[in-house]
Amino acid sequence: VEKINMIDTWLTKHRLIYVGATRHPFILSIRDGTVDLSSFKTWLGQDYIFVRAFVSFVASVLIKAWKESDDSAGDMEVLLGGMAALNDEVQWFKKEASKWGVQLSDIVPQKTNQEYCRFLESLMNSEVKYNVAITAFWAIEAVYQESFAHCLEEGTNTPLDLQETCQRWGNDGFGQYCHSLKQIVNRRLEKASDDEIKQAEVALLSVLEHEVDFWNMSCGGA
Ligand code: HMH
Repeated sequence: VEKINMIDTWLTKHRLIYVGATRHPFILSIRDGTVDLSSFKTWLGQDYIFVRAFVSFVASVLIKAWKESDDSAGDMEVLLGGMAALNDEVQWFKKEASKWGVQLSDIVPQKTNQEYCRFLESLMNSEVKYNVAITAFWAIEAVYQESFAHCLEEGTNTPLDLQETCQRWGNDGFGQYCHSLKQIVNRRLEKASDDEIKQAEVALLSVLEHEVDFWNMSCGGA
């Protein structure tokens, strides 16, 4: 297999599931203005819980980057920037929850959310390779970036009071950041063993499945 731009190779190969994660009915309902606000509030509360597990996961990816023997200073800067953005994100969730009357201290993680958090925890194991973990990290960020950017395109009916949410992940700066992560992954995978590449592909597919399940859960589906 040609190792140049593995991500685009995989996105072509797994296009249907990628589209399933980035063009989910929940996202399409935000985009066309028919979103059920109780679904949105469910998503908001559950995602706040997810983000706290996600911060821990990103910290573990940063540690893996630091332990790489070859030059990883640039990767670490991008990851640290991601952690700084997550700090803002946690504060934003608290503000947004109070705006919508969602009591964050009362939120109980749903089974789907717990499973996703457990998956992140499995990737935090020190036996999981940096190349595999950073691939999963890129995918997690990219799904939200693509999904919410889709709600901000011309001619969409995204409700005014949800536009700020969409901006959080759909803005150009976040797009740039996802692009930097993608370049890191592609560059790393060029030098990775076939076995690691296979594991990274499996991790990508797991992320996409968990993301679809997470949207389904928000709609009251599971
Ligand atoms: C479920 N996936 C989920 N929540 C998030 N906040 C992100 C990804 C971040 O990109």
